[in-house]
Amino acid sequence: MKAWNRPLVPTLPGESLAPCLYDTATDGLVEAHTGDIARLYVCGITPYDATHMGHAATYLAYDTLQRVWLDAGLEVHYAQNITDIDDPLLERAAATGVDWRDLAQSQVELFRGDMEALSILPPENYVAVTEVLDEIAEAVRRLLVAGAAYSVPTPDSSVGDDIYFDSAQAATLGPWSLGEVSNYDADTMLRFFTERGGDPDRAGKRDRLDPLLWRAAREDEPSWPSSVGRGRPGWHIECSVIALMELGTDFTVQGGGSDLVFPHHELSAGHAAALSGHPLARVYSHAGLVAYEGEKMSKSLGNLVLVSRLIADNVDPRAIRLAILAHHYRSDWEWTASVLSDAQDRLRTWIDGFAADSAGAREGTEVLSELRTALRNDLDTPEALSVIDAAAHSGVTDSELARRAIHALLGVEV
Ligand code: 5CA
Ligand code: ZN
Repeated sequence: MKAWNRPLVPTLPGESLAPCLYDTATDGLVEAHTGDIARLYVCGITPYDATHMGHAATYLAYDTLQRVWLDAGLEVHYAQNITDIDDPLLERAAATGVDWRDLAQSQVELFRGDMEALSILPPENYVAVTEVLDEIAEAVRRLLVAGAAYSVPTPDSSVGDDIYFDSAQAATLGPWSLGEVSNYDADTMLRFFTERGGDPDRAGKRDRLDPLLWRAAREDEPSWPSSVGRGRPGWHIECSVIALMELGTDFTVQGGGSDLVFPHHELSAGHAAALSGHPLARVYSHAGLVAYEGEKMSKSLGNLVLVSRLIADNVDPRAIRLAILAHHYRSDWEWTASVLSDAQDRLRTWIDGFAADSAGAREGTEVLSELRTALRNDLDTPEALSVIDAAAHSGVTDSELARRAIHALLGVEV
């Protein structure tokens, strides 16, 4: 699938290093570095109600990561999926009387425009699930052959069996067992599994937490012929297969919002380990959740602030970036009118502060070095913003370098 146009990222003088990033699996900071190529997978949208501020914040977190990698002289290989076939998309399409394909297509188009307006770096591989159905079915077949998957009869035997992942067997095949990524206890896993699309009470499963790999065709649901029967894929397997196809095993960072820690990233890692015998990723990284009016901003609650609405209201996309970057990517925070107006004030201050050189003020190279230090430390953008605030206040000897650094590392042209 076509992604969106790539923004210009200026190069900067001097040397920088790969960042340290918090890893959910080991509960600590690790250097996000795997040789000369940094390989990144970030879970993409389910295309409806795009692009809300929570989506924008998550994709901006991994945009910042890429800018830090590029500044460290690394090549970046980035892949992202589109969940263009899944229950919530089908439910929304049915509720609004729209064909699910039209809904997905129009929302992906909107998302592309929003990402481009926000100067977010595009993935090299932007892959919709419906583009890789054969590859996903083949992976499910391999899991069956390896003993890490099993059939569960459907109430209507004429449609064939559903196929589930056997987490306990998978743990004997690869470097993964349930809890490897999330470190959650059994009760927490069950709660999130139930809340986030799982079916703990489905009769015939070997374990309540075993997830669906392939759903046999039902009447009135889209389905495709495949090597494991007519049907459609479960959720987690799509990301395992797309990530392995595009990035290979043991890639540098698997990213997404913290609502994906369990079951999605846990079980994507489980599927991939059973398929390949290797860990899916080196670092499992999660962005905090953005709330609005007291609740997590989510499509199901409908408390959405849309990027496209703000842009239609003439809000400068640079201010939207600064509003998000004012929060550490791992913290949960709430979108309010003052978050945006503070960012608009900051943008004006920076535009004025870096309009010209100030003789005898701070060296531009010093400011760049402080900016790099802040971002290397688990992408500490609030600290990076205060470094630039102070420099805008004091003035810098080399305003061209300061503007270049802000453009390259924070994605804001002032
Ligand atoms: N298609 C799946 C991932 S495979 C999905 O979660 N889609 S989504 O459209 O619901 O979310 C897209 C991305 O935005 C995911 O990484 C998700 O974790 C993140 N996200 C969703 N809501 C929020 C929020 N309120 N704050 C921060 N990130 C969010
Ligand atoms: Zn995903």
